[in-house]
Amino acid sequence: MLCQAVLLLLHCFASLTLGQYDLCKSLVSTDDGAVWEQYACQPKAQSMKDYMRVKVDPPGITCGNPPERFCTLENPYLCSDECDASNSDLAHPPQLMQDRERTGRITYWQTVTWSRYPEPLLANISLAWNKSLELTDDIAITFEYGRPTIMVLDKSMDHGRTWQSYQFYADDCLDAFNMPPKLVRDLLPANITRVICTEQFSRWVGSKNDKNVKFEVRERFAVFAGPRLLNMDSLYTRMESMKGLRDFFTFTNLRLRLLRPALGGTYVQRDNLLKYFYAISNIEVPARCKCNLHASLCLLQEGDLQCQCEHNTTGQDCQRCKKGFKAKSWKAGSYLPTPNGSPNTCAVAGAPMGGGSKCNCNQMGSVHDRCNGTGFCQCKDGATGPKCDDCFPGYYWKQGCYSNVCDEELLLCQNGGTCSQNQKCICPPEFKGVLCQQSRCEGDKACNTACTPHLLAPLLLCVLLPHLLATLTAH
Ligand SMILES: *[C@@H]1O[C@H](CO)[C@@H](O)[C@H](O)[C@H]1NC(C)=O
Ligand SMILES: *[C@@H]1O[C@H](CO)[C@@H](O)[C@H](O)[C@H]1NC(C)=O
Ligand SMILES: *[C@@H]1O[C@H](CO)[C@@H](O)[C@H](O)[C@H]1NC(C)=O
Ligand SMILES: *[C@@H]1O[C@H](CO)[C@@H](O)[C@H](O)[C@H]1NC(C)=O
Ligand SMILES: *[C@@H]1O[C@H](CO)[C@@H](O)[C@H](O)[C@H]1NC(C)=O
Ligand SMILES: [Ca+2]
Repeated sequence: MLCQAVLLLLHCFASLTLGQYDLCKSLVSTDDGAVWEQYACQPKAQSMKDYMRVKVDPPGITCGNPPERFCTLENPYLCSDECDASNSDLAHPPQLMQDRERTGRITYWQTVTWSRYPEPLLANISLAWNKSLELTDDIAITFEYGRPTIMVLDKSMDHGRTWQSYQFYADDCLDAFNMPPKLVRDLLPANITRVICTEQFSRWVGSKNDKNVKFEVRERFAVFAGPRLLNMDSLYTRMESMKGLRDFFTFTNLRLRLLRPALGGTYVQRDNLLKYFYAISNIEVPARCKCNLHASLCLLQEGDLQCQCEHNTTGQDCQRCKKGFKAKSWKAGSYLPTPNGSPNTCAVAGAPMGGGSKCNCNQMGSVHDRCNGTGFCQCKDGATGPKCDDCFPGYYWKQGCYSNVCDEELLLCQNGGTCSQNQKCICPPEFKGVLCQQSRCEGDKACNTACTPHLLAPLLLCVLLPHLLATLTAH
């Protein structure tokens, strides 16, 4: 009961903070009148299947030209179904992977059958957006008549010029790709961006049972934000500090390489090849436009999604300063400090840029504020840059450079702790120590449950408690 109350309370806090980063600026009144206050901002997540351009390869892979009969794995001797591209009721063109099935009738793209066995039955599906996007939830591909036994998901971040593997899928990963099978939940925080082969979505379970093949985004987010994604701040903090984490979820194009269809058993039955083919009824890609935290809106313009850039930035992803606003170099907005982040607004050229001394060495980072004989600032340990106002990797800046206390690679916070700006681990209540490595209550059984009184105490102050308890008792 107490545990339920805590969970409910946590949930109440999370929903209060939802909508974080959805505002780029707001008018606030000050002694000097109303001024715009600016915040880091990002567009809402949306269903990107509405905007994707679909292409299937090779030519002629779609069934129905010429018309063809097909059977199913469940009943391979009932082969009355027909695919006919010239008859709209019997055609299965690629656009049926992204339509809205309003009538409740499942519509799907379908390939030719594997009549050319033992030549492999190969098909590529390329999805293009002409816009950088960031995944916000699982990609889900729905297969009718069974999921492929071998398949690869690829992505491109540069409009299809270069590609990389995103995830491998097979009923036998070692056999198909010479990779050991893994589950996302086996991954530790440090290697969450690793590309894995999974057997979870390729085994035969009967075509009507599980039709989906997923790329698990939620489960990866949950490693940082907790199983119900209640602690999004922790995820956003990692997005800033962990090398490659944001890029891992970023793409402009996706490609499905279908390498072997569902077999419904261990072997291919050569005497009935009409039951082997691919059919996809839906491809769900929940994502948001990547606008570098400089836009809260992303709209369709001239056929493409386009960030509506704020903070005096411009470009498809708000990746440049506007003309006349280049006083300092462009920077992406930052999720930190939470909850509002930093806008890193582009400034009007000609605005004052700090003191006027010729070399201006940073007083905290340099040995003294004057240059040496050849015009260089002389930096203290850990500091670098022409003015000694930057830190070497492994150091953080706080009025000078100090060695990292924690990071995302070697000095990982343990037991669910999160590393705050390389300076300290923020530990869950049950743990302490520089890296949260030590249990607070060794040998004390009462401490072993998550719902101890000291955790509840601050929550009891929540003004919403009476309301929540009322809803609790009502159920
Ligand atoms: C699918 O794409 C890959 C990578 O470009 C290519 O090597 C392969 O030949 C394509 N397969 C088909 C069936 O078009
Ligand atoms: C992609 O988007 C950019 C900017 O919105 C536009 O200039 C370009 O023409 C688009 N390219 C294609 C192939 O649609
Ligand atoms: C992730 O790292 C841990 C420890 O370094 C290792 O045991 C595990 O196998 C790694 N996972 C993958 C998929 O490489
Ligand atoms: C540029 O940013 C300033 C705030 O820094 C804002 O007052 C101004 O309206 C912006 N200008 C444009 C053209 O967006
Ligand atoms: C000045 O500092 C730079 C960089 O540390 C060094 O390369 C150079 O030799 C120094 N010059 C003098 C005269 O000390
Ligand atoms: Ca459909």
